[in-house]
Order: sequence, then C-alpha cells, then structure tokens
Amino acid sequence: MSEAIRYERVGDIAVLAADNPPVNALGLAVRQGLQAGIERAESEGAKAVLIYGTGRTYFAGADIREFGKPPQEPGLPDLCNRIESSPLIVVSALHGTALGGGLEVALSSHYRIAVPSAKVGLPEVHLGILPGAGGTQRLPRVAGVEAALDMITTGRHVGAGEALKLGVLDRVVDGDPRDIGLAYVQELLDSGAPRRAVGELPAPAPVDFDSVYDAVLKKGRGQQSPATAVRSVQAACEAATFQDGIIRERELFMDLMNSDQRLGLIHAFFSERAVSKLPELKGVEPRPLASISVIGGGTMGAGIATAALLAGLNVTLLEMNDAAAAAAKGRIEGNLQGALKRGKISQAQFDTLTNQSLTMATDYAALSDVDLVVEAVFEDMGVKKQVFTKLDEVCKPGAILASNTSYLDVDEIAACTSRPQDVIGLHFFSPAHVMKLLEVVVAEKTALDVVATGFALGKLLKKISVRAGVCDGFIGNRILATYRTAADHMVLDGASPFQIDKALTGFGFAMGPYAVSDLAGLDIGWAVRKRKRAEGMDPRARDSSYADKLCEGGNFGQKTGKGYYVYEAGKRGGTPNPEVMQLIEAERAAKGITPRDFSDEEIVRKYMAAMVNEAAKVVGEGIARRPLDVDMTLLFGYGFPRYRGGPLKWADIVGLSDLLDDIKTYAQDDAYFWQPAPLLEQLVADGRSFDDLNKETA
Ligand code: TC6
Repeated sequence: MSEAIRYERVGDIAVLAADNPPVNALGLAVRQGLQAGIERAESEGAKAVLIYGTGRTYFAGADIREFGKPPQEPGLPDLCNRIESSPLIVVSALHGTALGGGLEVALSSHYRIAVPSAKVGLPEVHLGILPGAGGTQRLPRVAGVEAALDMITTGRHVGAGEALKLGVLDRVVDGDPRDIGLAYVQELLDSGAPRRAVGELPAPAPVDFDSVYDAVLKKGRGQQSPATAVRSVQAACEAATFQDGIIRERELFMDLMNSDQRLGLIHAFFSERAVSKLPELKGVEPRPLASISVIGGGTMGAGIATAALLAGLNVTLLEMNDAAAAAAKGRIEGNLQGALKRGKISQAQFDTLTNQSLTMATDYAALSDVDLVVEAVFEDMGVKKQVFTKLDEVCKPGAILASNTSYLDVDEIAACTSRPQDVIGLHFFSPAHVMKLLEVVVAEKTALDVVATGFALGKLLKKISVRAGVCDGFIGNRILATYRTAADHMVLDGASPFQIDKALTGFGFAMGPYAVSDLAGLDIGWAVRKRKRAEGMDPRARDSSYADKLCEGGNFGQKTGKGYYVYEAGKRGGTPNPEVMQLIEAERAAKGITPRDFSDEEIVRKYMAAMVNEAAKVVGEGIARRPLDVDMTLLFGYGFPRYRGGPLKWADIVGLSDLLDDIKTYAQDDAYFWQPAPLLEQLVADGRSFDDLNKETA
C-alpha cells in the first residue's frame, strides 16, 4: 500500500486516510493508493469504504506539478470511475478545501459528509483547464446545471452550508473528519442505504448554452477555459450516455491542457507563491508591527491606512492641519463604508476601526512610538526630505521609515536620515486597499530585518509583495514608462490612442494605456514628462507634446470629465475625445510625419516588444531578481492578463528569438529607443528562456 494512503479496517468499513502534505494533492502515489485501497477493501469483503484526508485538508486537487508531464496510471478520471463503480458503499468525509480533482473524487463517492468549515469548489478554470475527472458531468447531476455552471465557470469556493443546500453534500456535521465519517458510514450500513452513483443519475435539464457561452467568453476577456467548460457541461445534458459525456469532457480538457493559456495560468499560480520567498530572508525575524503611521491622507495615504486598519493594525494618520485631517478621515471612512457594504466588515467592526484603531494627528510628536511609518506625501524630493528629516528626529530607535514614492531615489531619501538602514520603499498602488501589488524597494543600506518587515506587512495586508531595487520607477513604473512611450511613438506614426486601447484590450488587458491614463489622471504623466525634460532628455529620444496640450487645456481625464475620452456623468467608460485627434494631427504635421496604417496585431507586437525588452533590462540590472518578479508586478499592478502569465512568460511562449528579431527591425527606424536588452540577447544566444532563469535562481 502506498504511504500516501493509509489503509485501516474498522469492522466492516475500510478506511483510506490520505497523508500527502501540505494539501493532499492527488499525485501519482495518492491515486495509486486510493485505487489499491478500493481493490483491497473489495477483496477483503469490507462493506463500505471511507475516504478522508489527514492534516489540514481533504484533497485540494490534482497535483499541479504533474501537468504537462507524461500521464501515469491510474489517471484521475479512471480513478474516479473506479471509485464510483465499486460495489461497496463509498463515502467521503471532507474538511479544509475539497477542490478540483478533490471534489471530483468526492463526487465519485456515493455519499459526502463535511465539517461546517469545509469549502468545496472546481477552480480548474483558474489554471486554464476544466474539471476533467468527471466534474462537469457529475456536478450538474447533483446540483443542477445553473449551479454547476456558476461553480465551474467562476471557480469559486463554496461553503459547506451552501454546498449542502445545492446537494453537493449530503450532510454537514462538526467534528473530526474520520469520526464523523465513520459514524455516517455506520449509519448508512445500519439503515441499508443503497449504493448511489452520481453517474447513474439521469442527465440534467439543459439551459440556453449558446448564450451562457457568449456571456462567459465576454466576461473572461479572452480567457478560454470558462467558456470551454460551458460546452463540457452542455455535454452532460446532451450526450447520449454518461460515458459519452465523459469522453467529450476529456476532449475539451485535453484542448485546454495543451493551450498556452494553461501555461500562463500555472506560471501565475506558482509565481505568486514564489515571489515573496527570498533566500536571504530565511531565518530573518521581522521587526514588531503592532502600530503603523501614515503621513498624508490623500487618496493614496487614506488607501494605505484603510488596508492597515482592515488588517487589524492600529493606525495614526498625520496630516498638516485639522481641516486636512478631517478630509482624510472622511476618505478612510468612505473606504471602510465600501467594505461594510460588501459585507467584509460588520457595523461593530466599522465603529471600532474608525473610533479606536484610527488616530488622527497633526503633530509629528504623535509618531514617537509607532513601529513603522509610511510616508505618502507629494511626489517631490524636497518635500520627502523634509518629512524624513523630521521622522529621524521624532521616531523611536528601530522604527521603520518607509516611503511610498513611485519614482524617486530611495537611497537619496535614506541619506538625509541618520539611520539609512531603517529606510525602505513601500510602493503601494492606488486604491491601496484594493490593489494587490506592493513593491518592496530595497535601498543600498536597508537592513535585512527591515526588508523582512516590509514583506511581513505585505502578507498582513494580503498583498503580493515583490522585491525591487532602486531606479527611476522601480520595476513596474519603469517598464510602464517604456511601453507607454512605444505607444506614443505609434500614435505619432499613425495609430490613434483609441485603436491602441482597443488592440490591447483585445490582447486581454483590463484597459488600454490611454484609458488607464485618464483614470489615473493625465496630470501625473505630465509632471513626469516635465521632470524628465528638466533633467535633460537625450537628444535622440522622440518626444511628443500633444498630451501636454490636452493638460494645458485643463483636461486631466476622468476627474475633469475629459481626457483622451469624454466622460458623461453616470455613464461607465467614455467616448473618444475628437480634440485629441486634432492635437495629434497638428503635431504630426509640425514634425513632417506622414501617418501610416497600423494593424491591431502590429500594435500589440510592438507594445509587447517594448515591454519585454525593458523588463529584460530590469532583470539584467538586478532591479528585479527574477523574470517572475516582473511577471507578478505586471499582473497584480498593471492589468496584464493573468492567462498570459506575465510579459516574460508571454515572451517565452512566443519565442525570444523572434522577439529579438522584431526589436532589431524596429531599431532600424529608431536605434535609440530600440536598444536590445543584453539579457535578451544573451538568452537567445544561449538558447535559454526566462523560465530557465527563474529555475536557476529559485
Ligand atoms: C485539478 O484538480 C484538475 C483536475 C482534473 C484532472 C484530470 N498541486 O496556497 P498555499 C502547494 S486542478 C500541487 O500556500 P494555502 C502550493 O504551491 C487543481 N501543489 O496554501 C504551496 O507550495 P509551497 C485544482 C499544490 O493554505 C503549498 O501547496 N485545485 C497544490 O494558502 C501550500 O499552498 C486547485 O486549484 C496542488 N493542487 O491555500 C487548488 N495546491 O509551500 C489550488 C497547493 O512550495 N490550491 N499546492 O509554495 C489552492 O487554492 C491553495 O493552495 C489551497 C491552500 C486553498 C488549497
């Protein structure tokens, strides 16, 4: 018997206990053990089988690390069929998270009992596949098509109470999974309950699958797996037999298993877990983090304060005067009202957070005892230096002094204090209580336990924390500046901002770059351009001024009702602003540019080439440690489509050599902008990929 499944007899009942930490994934040893356990129970004359998981959970799914490798028998679909067809009564007792293949094993069992805290779900679509071990055939038979489509296309985790109502579970009882399972099996045996195979239930009633398919495809912004899963559920209703439905499910499953989207999504799954694991932080204790302070209560500061309050931290918010403090408090309360409305906190929690956990202050003396301060004041080096000089005076020894700067030099900020080892960048993304990304910017002298505390804070706030080195814009904004410039060049050469936005939402971005600028506020980019020009731009760099003219006219995007798009109150999204094209045409004429046509494909290719090239420079210079750090930054902070895995995963998939060729071709027209990244050239020369680099630096 496999060690991953322990076999035990309790009277007439054969007990199969999974022991495959951490999540009892259904790897080969587990599958072999389950099959052998069923066979042994049958040959030994047991009357029933109980399956449960030891440790923190029932099976949390197939072992994702086996995907893409040659299949090894028994496969999960065969195992599920084998369990279901056993003449013995098979019962599963669930706790923790019965997900994916785990729920499919449970659905192949004849009865299901769970503890109240258990969750079930079929989250395969998030990995780019569909439930391929009978889940799309069995779930609609027990829960009905509508509930099954909801669970399968969203992949959401369903609590035991709801699962009971849906018929996915037969009983919910508190206790140890082995104990409640054994009692239930005994009860079934005593009452002479029949073997009950879901696959033998009649086909469920169909719905209008074509319209569900269209709606799901649209919602997925190009993601294939949820829509394909709809077709598989359709087969549960329409196939001549259950077995025919299983065959159809298998075909659709294999299509997805062989897709690039599956590669992208699995990369995202493992990378988001790997991103905050830094070898140098192993064994490093973070500093205490009971109370934090935020300086500046604008949108960003209020968002950071909200995130910290929601994570259970005490927050002191420092503003310049009482009026500004009152406005900041209003912003935080507004954010918390949103959390209250969405059921994330109760009214009582809201009251505690706003009255007890949050302190408003206008005097730096209030910060004398806090563990960590995040400064979120105006993005200007002079102002930042004033703040840090003051913090150096008032904060207790060992307090961490963090800047939320998005571009400025954290080394220079640290140098104005007497304790640069305690200074770090914590770059949040707006709105900070919603956006998942946190760049932990490590300056030259930042102490390791300060870095560890930055990551500990990120974890507490449920962020995806990425380590970044110091440079203009760190990882994300530096790459953004480059691909945004590539887009601006295409606009000068003949594409319109609206076509570019459309092409990129077609690629899967949540929004195109110009719609994003309107949302963020065009004044932000304007300030950056002015700063860069003041610092002195390289004469070979192509500059454009039409966006400045838009700003000079007071058009800052959504907040003023007009930017690249015109926004009408109460309406979502905007319509193209005709003045933009006039400004662009005037600039083209002034520069003597004859506009040419761009295909959507060319737009995407050029935009992505610029992104990948800069990302490779960011990795090559050590600003990002690994390619996956860039991928997670773009995924969680910049609306990059998760199903493409991130820009460097995308680059691996399309082929680095072809991309480098493109960059060299573009360089014939603009050699300054299109300087190939040395790392990209090196990888192509060595025949290696970005993923190889991820593995080498793991
Ligand atoms: C499927 O079943 C398909 C079936 C059809 C077949 C025909 N495999 O997330 P955590 C690792 S598809 C391998 O930090 P949590 C994870 O990488 C699958 N490894 O813990 C991490 O490793 P590390 C459907 C897995 O408590 C460690 O376990 N199922 C798997 O925050 C701990 O994970 C899913 O999609 C796996 N399936 O959350 C469920 N799962 O320590 C995916 C986890 O080396 N898993 N690991 O970094 C989850 O959603 C969560 O892990 C969780 C636990 C909710 C189970």
